[in-house]
Amino acid sequence: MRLRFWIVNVGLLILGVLVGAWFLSPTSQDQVGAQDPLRGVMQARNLSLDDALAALRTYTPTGVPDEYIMFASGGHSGHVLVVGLPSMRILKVIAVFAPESWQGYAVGHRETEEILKAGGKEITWGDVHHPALSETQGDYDGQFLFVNDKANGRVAVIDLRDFKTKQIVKNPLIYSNHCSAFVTPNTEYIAEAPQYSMPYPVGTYAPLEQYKEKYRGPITFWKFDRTKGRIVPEQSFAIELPPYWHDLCDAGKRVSYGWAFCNSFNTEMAVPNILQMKMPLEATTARNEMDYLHVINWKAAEKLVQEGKYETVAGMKLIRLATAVQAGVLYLIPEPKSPHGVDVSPDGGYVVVAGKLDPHATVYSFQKIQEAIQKGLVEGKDPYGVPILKFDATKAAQVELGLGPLHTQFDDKGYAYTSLFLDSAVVKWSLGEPYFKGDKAWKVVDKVPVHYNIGHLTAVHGDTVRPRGKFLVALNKWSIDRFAPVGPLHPQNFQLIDISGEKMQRLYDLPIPIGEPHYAQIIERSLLKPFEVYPQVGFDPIKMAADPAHTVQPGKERIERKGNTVEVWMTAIRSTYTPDRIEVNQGDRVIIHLTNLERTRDATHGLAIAAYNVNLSVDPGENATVEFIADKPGVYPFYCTEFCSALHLEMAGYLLVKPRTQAMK
Ligand code: CUK
Ligand code: CUA
Repeated sequence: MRLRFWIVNVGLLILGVLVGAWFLSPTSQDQVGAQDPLRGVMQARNLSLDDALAALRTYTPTGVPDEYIMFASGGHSGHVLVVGLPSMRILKVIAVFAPESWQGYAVGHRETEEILKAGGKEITWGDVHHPALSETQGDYDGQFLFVNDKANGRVAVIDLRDFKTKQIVKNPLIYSNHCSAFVTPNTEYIAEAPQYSMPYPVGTYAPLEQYKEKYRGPITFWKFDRTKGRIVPEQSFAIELPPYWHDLCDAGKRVSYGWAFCNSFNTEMAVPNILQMKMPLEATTARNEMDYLHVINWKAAEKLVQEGKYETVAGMKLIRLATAVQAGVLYLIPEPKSPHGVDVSPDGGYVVVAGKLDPHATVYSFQKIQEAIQKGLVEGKDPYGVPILKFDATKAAQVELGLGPLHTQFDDKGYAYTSLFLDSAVVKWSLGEPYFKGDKAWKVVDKVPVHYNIGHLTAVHGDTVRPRGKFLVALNKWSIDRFAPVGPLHPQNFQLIDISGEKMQRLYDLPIPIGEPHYAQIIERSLLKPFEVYPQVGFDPIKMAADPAHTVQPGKERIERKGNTVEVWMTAIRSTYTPDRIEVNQGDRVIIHLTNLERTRDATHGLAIAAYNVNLSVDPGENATVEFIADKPGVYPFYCTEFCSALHLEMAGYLLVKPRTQAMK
C-alpha cells in the first residue's frame, strides 16, 4: 500500500516536472509569453536576466514617488536638474543663472529679472558645477540648495520649499569660481574660491608679467542666514590665498569641524603664452611634481574678522595672506601634481585627494595634520610665506586606484568610491581605521566600467557624516554609442549603480540633454517638505510670505493710470483673466500685478505678452509683477501658456497700444 503510494506519487512528480520543463523550454515566443509573461518579454526584447532585474529594481509604478531625489548641476545651461531615484525620472529643471520661460523666470517677471541682474551687467547664462544642500550637523537637512556659476563668480540660493531661486550674489573679488558651492557642517558659510587667480577686485588691471605680484586667489566664506534664507554679504569674509588655481574644497566635519581643505594646481604660476613659448598651459601648469593642498582654519579666520583684523576691499572683508599665516589660519601640504577632487570621510578623519595624472588617491590623516602643525613639521615655505607641512608626516595612505582618479564618495560601510576618468570606471575601495584594520584597509575591492569619461559621482548622502549607501550615480561626460544618435552634439550619460551589495551593479542610463552636469547630491526624499500650493493666496515667492500690498482680491480688479504709468491689478482663475483688456498709450509704463486665485494643486496659469518678451508662470496662490514700457504701438493678444482647463484657449485678452500720434488726439 505504502509502496504503491510512493511509486504513483513519485511518478506523477517526475511527469509534472517533465511537462513543466516542456512548457517552459524555449519554443515559440507566444507560447512562452502565455506561460511566463516575464520570460516572454525578456525574449521578445532580447533582455538578459541582469537586464530584467535592473528594470525591476528601478521601475517605479505611476503614483509612487521616488525614494531619493538628486540635485544635479545643469552645467552651462545655468540650471539645476532634479531627478528621482531609483526611477531616474527627471522631475524638474530649476532656473538659476539663465532665463527660463516655462517657469516664467526672468522673462518679464520683475523680481526674478532683478535676481538675475545681481552682478550689474546683464548676463544670460551661467556654468553650474557644484550643488550643495544645506546641512545641519554635517548631514543634509533638505531646506536649501546652493549652486555656483563658475563662469561669473556667482553663488545662488534656492529655497527647497518651492524649488525656486531666491538670491544670486556676485563675488566682488573674483571671476570663474570653481571651489563652490561647499557648505560648512551647519551651513554657517558657503565657500567660494576662484579657479583662475586674478588681480582683485574685479575690474583691476595688471599685466600677466606681474602675475606673481599682483594676482591672488582669495577664498570667500559667504555667511548664510537660515531664517532669512539669504546670504548676507556684510557678514561674509574672504581670505587672501596665493595665485594658484584652486580646484575644489570640502569642509571638515566631526573631528575636523572648523577646517576646510582646498586643493590647487598651477602652483607653477604659469601664464598663457602659447604663441611665443610654443607650450600650451596644459604643459606649463604640470611641471611641478607636487601641487598644494590648502588647509584652512575657517573658525580661526572668523575670529580674526571679529577682532577686526581685516581690510575691506570692494565691500568684502578680506584677511590678508600675512595675517592668515601669522594666525595659523593657513597651511599647505604637497599633493601629487594636478590634483582634482578633495573629499573628507564621513568621520572627518581623512582627506582624500585624487590626482588626474597620478593613479593613486592620496589620503591625509586629519590627526596627523594637527600633529604636524603642533610639532612644526614643515618642509619650508611657499613664495608667499605659507608654511608647507611635510607630506610624509600628514599622509595616511596612497591607494592605487586606476587611471585618472577624480572624485570620491562614501557609503555606510566604510567604503570609498572614486571616479576614474581615463579608465571610464568607478572603483570601490576600503578606508583605514576606524572603518577597516590591518590588511583589510586601503584595498580596492571592486571596479565597474561606466560609459564614458566619468567626471563626478554621487552617492546617497555620499559626502555627509552619514552616507546611506544604496545607490550611486556616475556622471559621465560622453555617451558616444549609448543612445539613439541625435546629431553630433551628444547627451551626457547618468548611470545609476546599485552599491548595496558587495559588487556594484549598473542599473540604468539616463541621457542628459541640457548643459554638462558636474556634481550632484542625492537626498532622502522624506527630508524635503515642499509646498503643494502656496500657503495662501497672494504669496510672494521672493519674500516667501504673503504680500498684501500686491494681492488682487476677486472683485477688486482694476486699471489705474497715474501720469504715464498704467497699473493693472489682475486675477487669474480657470479660465479667465480679469481684466482681459488693457488699453495704453505708446510710451506708457505698464505694470501688471497678477494674483493666481487657485487653491488646486497644479492649477498654474501663464501670462504671455510675446511682443514685450513677457511670460509669467504663476502658481496657485502666487503673486507676480510684470513691468515694461509699451514702446511698440499695435494690438497684441495675450494668453495663458499653461493648459489649465478645457477652455484654456479662451484664457486670453488684448493689449492695445495706441500709437503716439493718435494718443495725442
Ligand atoms: S569638476 Cu567637473 S568633473 Cu568642475 Cu567638480 Cu570634476
Ligand atoms: Cu490658464 Cu491656461
